[in-house]
Parts: sequence; C-alpha cells; structure tokens
Amino acid sequence: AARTITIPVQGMTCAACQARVQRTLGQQPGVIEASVNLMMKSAAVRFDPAATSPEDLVAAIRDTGYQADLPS
Ligand code: 9UX
Repeated sequence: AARTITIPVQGMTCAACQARVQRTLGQQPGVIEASVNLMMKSAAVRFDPAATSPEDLVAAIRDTGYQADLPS
C-alpha cells in the first residue's frame, strides 16, 4: 500500500527552488506523487514503501542542495 509523508525542507527561497525539489522527488523510483510547498517549507510525498523510503527521499532532497529532515 502507498504511504504519504510530509518532509520538512529548509533552504528553498524561490519558486524555482520549489520546482527543483518537486521534480527531484517526482523522479525518484517509487514516488507516486510529490507536492512541494514553498511557504510551508515542506514536501508531501506519496510513495510505494517497497520501492523507496523516507530516508531515501530525504537523501534525494539533500543531494539537490536543500536541507531536509525525516518527519517527526
Ligand atoms: Mo532562484 Mo531558488 O536563483 O535557489 S532557484 S533562489
């Protein structure tokens, strides 16, 4: 079954940042849908837990150049 998580993301300062993070998440294997909110500093991600994990998704955001933390 798919899971949805909200990942806190720091360091996005413009709409292009938001688009970059959203595209990165959308390209990850196992991601069904990703929606990044600039003002909320968060990324809502629906994913297949058999194909990816919250840790992988946080790592992908960090690789793109932003700070991200596992949801508490
Ligand atoms: Mo605009 Mo966002 O240069 O890094 S893409 S601030």
